Amino acid sequence: MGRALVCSIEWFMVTKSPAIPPVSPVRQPDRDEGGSVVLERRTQKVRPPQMYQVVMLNDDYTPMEFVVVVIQEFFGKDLEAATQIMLKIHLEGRGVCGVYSKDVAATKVDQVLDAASKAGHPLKCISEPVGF
Ligand code: TYC
Repeated sequence: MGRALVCSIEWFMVTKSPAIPPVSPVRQPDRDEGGSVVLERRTQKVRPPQMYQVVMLNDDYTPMEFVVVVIQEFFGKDLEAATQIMLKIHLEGRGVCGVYSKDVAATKVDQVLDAASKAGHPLKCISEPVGF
């Protein structure tokens, strides 16, 4: 490469401003027309995780006693609370057995469906986002 070419490349590299202008890593505060610092009130950005309710569905075949036992066993309800939930499902078609994080709700559904199928009952339950 000729000396003149090398010189002009060097000159180009020295004089040409970089494609991306250097930016201060520290964000400077916004200022109003008078130069005063403007503090911005930020709205809350984090929200609590969506919770999921496990809903048990009525059917014509699963014995009431089995449903009560399942609600006690997997949802930590005492006999009276489990009976109330079972009767609500029986009368209204569905009822909430508990509210959990998404993963825990899915596990509860699996446990109930597994117990029902092992016992030969058609009991069904689902999980759905609270407020759905
Ligand atoms: N309807 C059922 C019966 O009369 C009882 C039942 C209650 C079944 C709740 C399912 O999720 C259920 N034996």
